[in-house]
Amino acid sequence: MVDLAGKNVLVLGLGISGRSAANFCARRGARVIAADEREEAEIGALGEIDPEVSLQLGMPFPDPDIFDLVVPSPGVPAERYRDGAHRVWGDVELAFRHLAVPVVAITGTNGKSTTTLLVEAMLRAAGLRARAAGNVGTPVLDLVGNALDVAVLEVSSFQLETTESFRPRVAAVLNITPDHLDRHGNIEAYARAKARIVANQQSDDTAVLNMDDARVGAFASETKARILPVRCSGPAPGGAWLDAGTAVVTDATGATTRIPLDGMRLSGAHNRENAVFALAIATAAGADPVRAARALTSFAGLPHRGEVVRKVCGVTFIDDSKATNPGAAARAIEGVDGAVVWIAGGRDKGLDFGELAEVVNARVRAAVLIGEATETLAAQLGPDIELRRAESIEAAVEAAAGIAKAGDVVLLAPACASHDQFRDYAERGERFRDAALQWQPKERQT
Ligand code: UMA
Ligand code: ADP
Repeated sequence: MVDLAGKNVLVLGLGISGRSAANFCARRGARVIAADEREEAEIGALGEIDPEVSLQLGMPFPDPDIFDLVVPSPGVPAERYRDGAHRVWGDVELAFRHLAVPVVAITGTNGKSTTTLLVEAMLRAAGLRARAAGNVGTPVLDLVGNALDVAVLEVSSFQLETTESFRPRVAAVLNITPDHLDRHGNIEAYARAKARIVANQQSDDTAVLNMDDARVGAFASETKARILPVRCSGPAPGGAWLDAGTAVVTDATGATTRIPLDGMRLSGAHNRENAVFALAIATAAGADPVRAARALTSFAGLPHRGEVVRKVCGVTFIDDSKATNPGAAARAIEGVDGAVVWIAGGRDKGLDFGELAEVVNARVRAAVLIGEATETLAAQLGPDIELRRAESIEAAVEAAAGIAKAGDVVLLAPACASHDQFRDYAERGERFRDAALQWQPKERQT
């Protein structure tokens, strides 16, 4: 707990995180200035902000050096406040200092939201009062004061950058592949931000690490925590692993439990990995693995993550708008049955699409490219793949559906951010869904 009364606090950004941080600090007696560089008319939900908070909108951020505490939103890069700020805590750090319950924290490049919500469902199935928050979309500060046994936090590299004492009882790192390099500069800096999740852990904490991923495995030497290894390519003695479609999980006493995954609702190899992780995390957080596993048969996943929108004339339309980097798009393509007509593109985050070429050549019948990354993608995917270009997501659906044959999948898995043409990945997914639902096979058109 920290005494905010009378402190001068600067909140940077008035999105989901900034609004909750401004209100949280003001209601604890701080003098809060909340700044956002967008004009008032462009910022939503300002009415939610406590009247005690002073707003500074549509102008450059104030100098941070006159404030006791700066609370940056995850989307505000460090160079905007680092020089001059006395103390910087993001909302995750602020919440951690006020939460009275054990924290389970999950990071990684891909699979964070799915795994976080699956862990929440598993802990509840095992009888614990658990609530998920963080990058998944609910501000972490919303959990402070809740009657809970455990808080389950999805934390991004942006949020980890602004932690100081953050020390989860159980921390999990799912994978690290290139993403957000426009912000972090290079993969090493991105991995360093992620490593903060285990940095403050002590010997009675647990770090659940993907030992199939060398960048994640290297975190084992950066923490004092007990390491719980996870592998899906072979056994991980003392940890959790996948053995021919069955998850094997080791609990704190060293006993192993086998959990068949054939009844789970999520599909694709990447979701089996997420399930193994979720079982390992829930067990490390104190759940009985057999009770926790009951959530696998009810958890249906999240919108825009491999969501089947429609099946018509033998063609399946799948929305994986949240596949916003090459690694996720590769797993999304691998995760569906049938040849893929792939809709990709959007805002380029400085990532290398070349690594997609192999899976694309093996599984993709044709690619329909949209948005700013079109020419970069076209150049990096190589000459062997049939390419089309489309001006809008609606035109892309039309073109893709025209190419698809019975048994094919029209898959939106863009490998790019959405912000060139859409508000966010959710809007991109909704527009894909609407276009897919409206598409009419040629023979039925009049
Ligand atoms: N702003 C400025 N100046 C800047 C940057 C931003 O004024 O230089 C202002 C914008 O005008 C805007 C506000 O800051 O009004 C937006 O702040 P934000 O981008 O941090 O957005 P929030 O709404 O607070 O959402 C954040 C996370 N956003 C980002 O990390 C970019 C959300 O993750 C998260 O769900 C939410 O907090 C709650 O924790 C989104 C995301 O894209 C979904 N995350 C990345 C990902 O998943 O890959 C990491
Ligand atoms: P995040 O919150 O990290 O973005 P999500 O659970 O929202 O992760 O999944 C986003 C997309 O990433 C999915 O739709 C899928 O395409 C891909 N994905 C999910 N899990 C994994 C994984 N374990 N490894 C690689 N890609 C994954």
